[in-house]
Amino acid sequence: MKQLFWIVLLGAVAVMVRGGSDGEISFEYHRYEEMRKALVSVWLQCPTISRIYTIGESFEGRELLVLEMSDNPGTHEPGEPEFKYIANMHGNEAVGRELLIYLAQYLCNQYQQGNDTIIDLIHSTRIHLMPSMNPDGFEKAASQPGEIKDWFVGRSNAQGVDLNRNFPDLDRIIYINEREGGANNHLLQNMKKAVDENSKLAPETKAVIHWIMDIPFVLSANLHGGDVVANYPYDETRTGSAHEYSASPDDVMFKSLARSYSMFNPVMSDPNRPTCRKNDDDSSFKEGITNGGAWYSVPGGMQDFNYLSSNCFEITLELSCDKFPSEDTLKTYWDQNRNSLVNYIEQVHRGVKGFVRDLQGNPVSNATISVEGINHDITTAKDGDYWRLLAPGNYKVAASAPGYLTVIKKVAVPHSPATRVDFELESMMERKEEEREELMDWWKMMSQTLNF
Ligand code: GEM
Ligand code: ZN
Repeated sequence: MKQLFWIVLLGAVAVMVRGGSDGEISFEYHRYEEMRKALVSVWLQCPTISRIYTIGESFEGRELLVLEMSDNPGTHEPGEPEFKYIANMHGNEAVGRELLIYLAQYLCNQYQQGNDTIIDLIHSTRIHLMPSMNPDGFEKAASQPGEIKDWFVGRSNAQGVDLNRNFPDLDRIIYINEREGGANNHLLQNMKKAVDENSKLAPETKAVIHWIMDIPFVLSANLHGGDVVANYPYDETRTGSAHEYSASPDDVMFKSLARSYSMFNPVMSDPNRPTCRKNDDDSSFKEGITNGGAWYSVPGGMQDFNYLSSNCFEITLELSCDKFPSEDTLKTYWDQNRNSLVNYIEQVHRGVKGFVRDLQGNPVSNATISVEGINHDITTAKDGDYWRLLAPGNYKVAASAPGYLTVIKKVAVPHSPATRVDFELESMMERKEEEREELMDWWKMMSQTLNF
């Protein structure tokens, strides 16, 4: 942690020497040092609504930096949903990395300029931006001479690992559980130790797994390049075939989430957009979205891992036909994606949210929130807070926890904002005590009546 302190401090000094930040977005590629300074510059300009932290290091020792933006940086506020954008897990897919650096600057500028939409978003959401999950791969890709970059150089991490194939393959487990019974969520429960001891996992993968487990993320997007589409779970096909629509239990909501991005991107949503490359098969793309399995099967990806190991719904965004386009196109990509990036964050305020407490008002953490007709449960966080993304409709929502009586409530869910539903759970011990007391009262009443 000390090292990060010096990194941030030196960056801050460098920015101050340069005359501080005027909040201008420089639409150019940022190598590792420049990325760090750009994030420090945002933090210096907006210190009350931003914070820089690291979730670990890449194989070659570069920090996996995150810029957090919220009105209470560094703290999970009970009831406030957590959101993340993560980019550049394939180091040669560079547009998403740059968009997150520009987004950080944009949110800071707009907040200071009194943009109510952005102010409300930052006051109601804890936003985490990780511009690069694979900084080593990016340096390798960016170091290539000339503008035309190789399709694969820098894709993997420094060990040659494709990080989007490196996550534990929880899809295979869920497909077995669907058939034979078993958990429908949090499939990595209590296996954090196994993660650290798993030599197959790259350091970047381990760091992200811990990040996902430690913060109660609700919604996320994973930014890639090489095509233009908003891709949603499942990524791995149910039967193992190369192409097969593989719906998750939340297929309706995931399509809505993917459209909430594509519909604001004029290229992604253009029905007449030609394929990126002559022989590409984008037959599964409709309205700028696609189911991952229908496009092609991806085992061990980060997207499905979020959904099956935590409460987080993640989609994958393909932002550009050219993985590493020329610098003079970056402003255009920003203009194409700015509104989508903001609109997608706002989706975190949908569905049902609230607290689960016991009758004494104490939070019940790790309680299960189930929705009738959707075979995917989510759980309450440390303060008993929960967020269940749902498309508009009428639902029966249940809160349950070991040792407590289950409570079911009917909920009408609009498109947004999220409907607030709190649950008070009675412990079975209390119920037993009540029943014992009722029985004793009955017994006393009977004995008096019959003069026992
Ligand atoms: C993809 S990203 C994942 C897209 N999902 C599916 N099911 N096709 C990959 O990882 O291969 C493409 C990319 O690298 O951007
Ligand atoms: Zn990719």
